[in-house]
Amino acid sequence: MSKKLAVLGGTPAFNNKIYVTRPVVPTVEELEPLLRDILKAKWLTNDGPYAQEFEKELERYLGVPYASIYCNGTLALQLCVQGLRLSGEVITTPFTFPATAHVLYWNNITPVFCDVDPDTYNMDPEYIESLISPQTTGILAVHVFGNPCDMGQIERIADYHGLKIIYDAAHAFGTKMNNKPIGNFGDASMFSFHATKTFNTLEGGAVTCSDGNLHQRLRDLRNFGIRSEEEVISPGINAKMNELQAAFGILNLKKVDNSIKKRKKLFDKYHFLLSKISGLKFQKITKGTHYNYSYLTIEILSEKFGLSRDDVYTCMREEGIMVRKYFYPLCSNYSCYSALPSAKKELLPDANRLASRILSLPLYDEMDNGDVEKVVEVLSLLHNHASEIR
Ligand code: T4K
Repeated sequence: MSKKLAVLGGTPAFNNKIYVTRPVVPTVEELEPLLRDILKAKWLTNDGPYAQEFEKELERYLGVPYASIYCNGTLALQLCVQGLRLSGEVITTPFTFPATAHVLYWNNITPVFCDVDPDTYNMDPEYIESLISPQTTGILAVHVFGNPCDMGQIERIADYHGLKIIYDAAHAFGTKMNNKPIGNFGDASMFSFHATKTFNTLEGGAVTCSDGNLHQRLRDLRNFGIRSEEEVISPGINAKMNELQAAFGILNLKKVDNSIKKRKKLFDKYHFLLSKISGLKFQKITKGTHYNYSYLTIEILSEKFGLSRDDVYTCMREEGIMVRKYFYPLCSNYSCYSALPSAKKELLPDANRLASRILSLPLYDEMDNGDVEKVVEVLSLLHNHASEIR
């Protein structure tokens, strides 16, 4: 006999809540020697030995000429914008986490929102040129859920119009495009190492680039612009990563490949089972991608599924499944940006539709096949009992 839905008087599928993600952490035994070392040396921050080692290891892992590390991804991205001296207007996507648009605002730049491709969820390059004005200095594109943007098209447009490109690769750690690691595209890429990411350093972030001058400028900017004891060369900020974060990073870097492998198995299982339920749509992963399986998102096509995304969200939470609406609301609909000319809903039809349908399901490496089966069973029951629930 199959389960009775909590919303129809049954008991929740998960007594202990299952979250959309859980961080990978080192064991106490793994962390202890590094922690002892840090405490003994009393070197806690300011480009300490673990930070330097972690930066070098990241460059190797990410296959990039230069990587610099930061206390979080948002400040890393904010410094990228400043390091590349962007100003005026920057074209970006509304279908992202608030940080993407906010770093522009914090640099006194107006975000210009571009509609998305309804299949890949990334900024649609077809609309970029129509958004370029004499004030435009750059494009800030997001590899949404780790899925690479149409970088060929974006780069052709940027080259033609003399614009800089920053990729917000917050979700794309470990992703490659045509065998080229994702941090090698555009003028700079930012990775987030927040606890919720495929790879984490508690909080943290990195910027990769191929220009040694930009790399040095970013390193200066993250440390108040201090070049030496007697020279402050720019109005920088404090965005340094501390030694504990760096030690965490060194340990977690050893685990990330295995974690991605586990995620792939769960992701494939989800797709196999979910494809049997009508009214669901999946993100189209760009051709040529070596994917990192960072998120498992579905679109609820309410007419076919029988329930709206918001109904599914509420019912799943009653089952103890803590799904999230990444990314709803759209940045363009926040009160701080909604009055911008580019934020008009009629200019962003695909992004608005996507935001109203999207739902992120639990995906992290400690889950097992049984968890995936239970989550899918709940979705299947919601579809089958939609008329009783509505
Ligand atoms: N650009 C993009 C495209 C981004 O997505 C982000 C961040 C950034 C830039 C900025 O990078 P950072 O400055 O954050 O490095 C989370 C994260 O806080 C945020 O980093 C991330 N994107 C965003 C997509 O997700 P919330 O508000 O949804 O997180 P929260 O606290 O609700 O956590 C989600 C679930 O994760 C929890 O329900 C349980 C689990 N969790 C969370 C934390 C913090 C844990 O198990 N342990 C934890 O320590 O934003």
